[in-house]
Amino acid sequence: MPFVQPSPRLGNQYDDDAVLRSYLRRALPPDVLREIEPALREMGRLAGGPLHDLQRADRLSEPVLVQTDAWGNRVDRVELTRVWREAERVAAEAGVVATAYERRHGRHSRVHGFALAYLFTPSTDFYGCPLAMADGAARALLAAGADELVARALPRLTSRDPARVWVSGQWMTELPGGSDVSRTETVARRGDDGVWRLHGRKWFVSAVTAPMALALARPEGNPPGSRGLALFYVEPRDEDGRLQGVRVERLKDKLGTRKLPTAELTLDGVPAVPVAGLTDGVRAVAPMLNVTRTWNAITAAALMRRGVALATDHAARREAFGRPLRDLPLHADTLAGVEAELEAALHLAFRLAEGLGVVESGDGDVAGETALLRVLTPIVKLTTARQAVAVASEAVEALGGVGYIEDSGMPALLRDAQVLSIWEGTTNVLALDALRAVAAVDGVRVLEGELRRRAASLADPGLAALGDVARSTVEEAGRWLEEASARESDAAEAGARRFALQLGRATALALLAHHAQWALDQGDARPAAAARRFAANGVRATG
Ligand code: MFK
Repeated sequence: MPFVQPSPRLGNQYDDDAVLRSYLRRALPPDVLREIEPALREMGRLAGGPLHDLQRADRLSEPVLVQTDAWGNRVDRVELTRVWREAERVAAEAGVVATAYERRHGRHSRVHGFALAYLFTPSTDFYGCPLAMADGAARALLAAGADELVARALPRLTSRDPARVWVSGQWMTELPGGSDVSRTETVARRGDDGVWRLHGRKWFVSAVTAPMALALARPEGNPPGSRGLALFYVEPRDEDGRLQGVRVERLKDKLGTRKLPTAELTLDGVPAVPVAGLTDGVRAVAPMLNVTRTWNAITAAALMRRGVALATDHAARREAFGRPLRDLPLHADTLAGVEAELEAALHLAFRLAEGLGVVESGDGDVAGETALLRVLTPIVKLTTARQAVAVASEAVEALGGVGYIEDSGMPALLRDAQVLSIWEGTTNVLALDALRAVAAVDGVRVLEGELRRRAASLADPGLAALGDVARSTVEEAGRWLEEASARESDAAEAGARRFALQLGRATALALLAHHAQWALDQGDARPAAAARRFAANGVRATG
């Protein structure tokens, strides 16, 4: 019989994930972990089994836009893939969004919810996108104190009943610019009936089937610029499910995330309700952006984990030069470098989850965590997104030629990862946001405080040395910013990406070292090796 390569397999994605499990053991009180572990294990089973199998079987299907019925009536119906229909049910029943709002475990509920999301996401073809927007919309409505809208939408957004649950859209991007939202052209007009209606064109609308959306538009007569924008709540369908004042012009033909129905919309009088007054819409949507950016970071870590899981399994079964790949020193070394990046991304992403948990529950240093989140959210989003692209690329390569073949699933992983550094703000837009955040909350000092707290437990000399590297790297970035800002030129802006990446990687190293000390104290030396390896990969940004 000729040689046939064994295909990589996935096991229970919770049980197999030493990094996640080690993190959760430290981050959660033992009774909380004991209580939630069965649900995490069940999600790990689904993700490594039936959902992954369905994803592979359904690989070639994509959402379809049906614009007219057989009689020529415009219907603009989008038919979703099987994975998406199944993902909708699983997400609702498992409470992937609901968990954080039910708050059964106080401030730990965010870590719980994001652990579910992390396990769920890689096997569900980016159904995490509408979940992220549902979560973000819920937060933005709550933050605005929009009581009537909260009463109407929150029970749906956070429902565990697949027949009742809603996801949300986030209608921002327009033709003049996705990054420069101030150029939004959509106009809001108030009719004689007192109802606001939106008119314009939205150029990238993710998850277009969502039953509600938050949209930016300029109330008629408002000045140009972003302060003249307002945030509106939209339910695009009437009670019979027909679109009202919205046309779906086409679905986007994208590099990746191809199961996610992303559309161009014409808004032709869709009814809308102001969320937070008639100006300052960017400020009103910011809570949503910060939540979706956290989801982005969790998704980045989750996709890295999927790449590592497949590459590791492949390395155990594929033989070359007389040995399994994992026993080839160079291959093993390459995988160790990739795994260290994954571990760093996971700690960064879940640090945001911890902060959100404190702020939302009011249990802990709310002011300190609020400031930390303001500076860390853009930094973690951009850092983990760049890592995900690099790690997905390595994972493809780790499978050799097979990794370059579509039905190995690896090319889709790489294409999908690329979106993470574009949507929800590109690397550069977020680096500029990081500069603004640093100025607003004295962000370098805030990060230094976090690093000091992390370093306090470092008894192991090797780990203490890594903590010192992290702190000196942040201090160096802080000095650079002071000098660049004093030069009264574009220097600070030009160097913003390097600055933000350096802060992101240094923070990751501090989190890794802190966790590694805890693990060493439990007799587990693996995280310490990951921390050392991450430091060797480099914390000073080069690009
Ligand atoms: C699976 C994971 C993810 C799934 C979700 C995927 C869905 C994908 C759909 C999309 O991609 S939707 C499009 C996403 N678009 C963006 O993320 C826009 C990117 N551009 C930016 O983020 C710009 O920085 C920004 C539009 C915010 C700049 O606009 P402005 O008007 O120049 O903002 P400015 O003046 O900096 O801020 C206005 C106010 O908002 C200020 O408050 P004040 O009015 O009190 O001064 C800011 O402090 C506040 N603000 C802005 N960004 C904030 C924020 N506050 C807190 N956090 C932030 N991030």
